[in-house]
Amino acid sequence: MTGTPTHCPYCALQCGMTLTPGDGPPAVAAREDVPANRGGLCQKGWTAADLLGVPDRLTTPLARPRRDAPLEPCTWDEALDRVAAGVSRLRAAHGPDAVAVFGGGGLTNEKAYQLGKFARIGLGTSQIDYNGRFCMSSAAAASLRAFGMDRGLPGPITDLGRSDAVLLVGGNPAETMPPFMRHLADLRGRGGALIVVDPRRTATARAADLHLRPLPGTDLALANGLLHLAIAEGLVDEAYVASRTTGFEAVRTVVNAYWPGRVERITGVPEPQLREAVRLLAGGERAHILTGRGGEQHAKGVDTVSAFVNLALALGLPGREGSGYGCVTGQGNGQGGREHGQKADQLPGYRRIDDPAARAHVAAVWGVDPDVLPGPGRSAYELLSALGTPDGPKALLLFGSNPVVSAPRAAAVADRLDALDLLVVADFVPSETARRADVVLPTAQWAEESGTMTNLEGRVLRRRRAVPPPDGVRTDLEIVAGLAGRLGAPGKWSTDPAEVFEELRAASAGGPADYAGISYERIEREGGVFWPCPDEDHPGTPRPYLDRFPTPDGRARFVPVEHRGPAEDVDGRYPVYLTTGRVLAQYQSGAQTRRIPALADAAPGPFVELHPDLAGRLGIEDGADVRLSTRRGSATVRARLTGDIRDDTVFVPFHWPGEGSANLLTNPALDPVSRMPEFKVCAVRLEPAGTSEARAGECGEDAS
Ligand SMILES: Nc1nc2c(c(=O)[nH]1)N[C@H]1C(S)=C(S)[C@@H](COP(=O)(O)OP(=O)(O)OC[C@H]3O[C@@H](n4cnc5c(=O)[nH]c(N)nc54)[C@H](O)[C@@H]3O)O[C@H]1N2
Ligand SMILES: Nc1nc2c(c(=O)[nH]1)N[C@H]1C(S)=C(S)[C@@H](COP(=O)(O)OP(=O)(O)OC[C@H]3O[C@@H](n4cnc5c(=O)[nH]c(N)nc54)[C@H](O)[C@@H]3O)O[C@H]1N2
Ligand code: SF4
Ligand SMILES: [Mo]
Repeated sequence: MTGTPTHCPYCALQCGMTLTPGDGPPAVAAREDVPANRGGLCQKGWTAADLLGVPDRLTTPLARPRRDAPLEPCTWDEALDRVAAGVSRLRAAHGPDAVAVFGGGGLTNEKAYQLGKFARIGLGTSQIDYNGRFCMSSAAAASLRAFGMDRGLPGPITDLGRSDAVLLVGGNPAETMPPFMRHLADLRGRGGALIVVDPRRTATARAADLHLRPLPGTDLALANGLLHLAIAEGLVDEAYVASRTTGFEAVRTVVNAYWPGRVERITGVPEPQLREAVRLLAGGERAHILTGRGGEQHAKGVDTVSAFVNLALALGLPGREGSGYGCVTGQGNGQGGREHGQKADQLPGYRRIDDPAARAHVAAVWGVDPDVLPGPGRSAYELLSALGTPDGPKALLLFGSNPVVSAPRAAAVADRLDALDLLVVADFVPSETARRADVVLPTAQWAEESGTMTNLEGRVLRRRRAVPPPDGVRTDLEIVAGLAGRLGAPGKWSTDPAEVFEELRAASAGGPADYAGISYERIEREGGVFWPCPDEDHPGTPRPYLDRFPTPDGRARFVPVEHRGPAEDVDGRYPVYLTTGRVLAQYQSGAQTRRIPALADAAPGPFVELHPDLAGRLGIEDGADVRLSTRRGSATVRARLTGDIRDDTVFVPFHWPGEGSANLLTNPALDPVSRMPEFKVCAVRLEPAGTSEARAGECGEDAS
């Protein structure tokens, strides 16, 4: 193997690649030695190095002399002094919670850890959260309440290929993680069955043995209906339920009312398909139930995931080797990003910030009194919508997210950002959010830094530096250390990722996400280590639940859950369901991928996928501009007619800013437990752009 072995900067599959410097961007090659991708990469991975030298790469700090003046280049000292002075002034005037921090699931473990520590003891603020709240927080909360622990997949990804059946709910890995499909191909090659649940016939659904096409937001009823059938057909693993779980009777009572005819009426999935799904899922020795964002990004996302976990438990899957429930996580470090303290209610090691023992442990590692640690803060959307309000933060430091494009009801979020006294953004490109900042700090990219990432399997991997960052650019760790020093923060603020990792190990020791036994050397030697790994002699934990669940009594918990409708249902004025998601060639807010020519050519702009029958009723032609309106706002995008979607539902990807931005439309209704917004269903009206109705809508009479 030549070149520097590392991993892709984008999604949670963390495909292995090597980088070989040359003229221009380093050459990317796919690694064969990483089980997740086994020599494959998607188009985003192949072109990832092109972002290193994009023409508008940020290479100098920028600051606005006044709130209404344009951003101008400045020195690092000027930029960091400006931030430190602003923070100190606002803290003195309004208290420590006047300053907020927003992080990202793409940050390495070391950066996420240091950012959480900086918020708690550098700024003394409780106001920190991150974009992972928008990602897998519902699956995390449901896993915690069932298993006492939250880790993406229940075992190595290669277990999927050896399974007899996989039920995938609301995930489209053919576009969102293409090399993941190799594992599903292995499954089918061995005669196993793939069942996909998605309102659209996606590329993933086309590769399935059975495709269930429910109405958006009805997966909970579907899951209860499948469990009803499993019970009726005697497929429950009674011995497992008796020895390894608690609470089944309450769930049995609830699902009794989800008979197939009723479930067909709620979901639109025909009864024979429900029966076929149960038959396939329970037909073999080993099976997996997996959820993606389609099932999770709902105001009842946690209960929906619980309903599928209940089904998995009744079939005896979790804790059986090569079987289980899993969440197909999202961002590069979606796993580690939620384990080490950038979430409002967490300390490193997946500890709870309101647990006195956890506070004492972490405070000792940080060299502070536990009493100085703040309590839990606001969740991501609640934090963003409090910015600049009388009781809310007056300053925001943002690392690794672009909420102007990716937050729900994004126009209102942009207004909140504009109401701040001080917005500071660290990024390597001028994202839509960075362009609104008072101070912009240019940071290093993945190929220019080292650290660790935890992939969707829970395997901790090494990110390695292959090229130096351009002149004028600092790493996120250097930025945090520069600010901590200026603010007189207690404790150590290393800029060396290896040193920060050593501290993270100590801080996580004894917690649920225990990294104490993981070292850079071990990761190199073993090709990654699965957490929890409490000491250096511990082999790591590829399959956590084989003997017992990490709950007080060692048993998994059933949770009875009932179906209810979406937070906003269709009506005469907004008669169609809107759902949102992704396409292959763009990543998230598009800040990175829209700048890469090959990807911009492959997916140049926003569109709405709609059924020809619906388009016909509305007088919308293929390729025409369509105006979409919801109670939050309007967007104009290109029509893409396809028979692959239900005729009562339309789909818009969220990768673009401006007038075609999906998040001008989305509903920020939050799940009561996870605080996940309802990205995946709301009520919309469509009309050809430029008609009188569409123009009337532009007056915003529905804005509420
Ligand atoms: N190309 C690309 N890849 C990515 C990303 C990206 O932005 N672009 N982002 C990464 C990240 S952070 C994440 S979180 C993952 C997300 O990966 P996925 O979960 O696969 O992505 P989505 O497209 O958001 O949603 C998946 C599917 O859910 C379906 N869906 C919508 N509403 C419902 C519903 O109510 N029920 C059901 N059952 N299905 C529904 C949609 O039609 C869609 O096909 O992808 C990662 N990989
Ligand atoms: N409508 C709708 N909205 C959604 C979703 C949906 O399905 N539908 N999905 C949601 C989900 S699952 C997610 S994960 C979010 C993601 O949405 P965002 O949080 O906006 O994610 P990105 O676009 O990846 O933004 C990352 C930003 O940080 C920068 N960046 C990347 N790496 C680093 C780093 O190491 N350090 C620093 N300082 N900056 C970095 C990038 O250049 C980019 O500008 O979107 C959510 N929004
Ligand atoms: S699937 Fe994900 S990790 Fe793999 S190359 Fe594509 S974006 Fe990168
Ligand atoms: Mo995500």
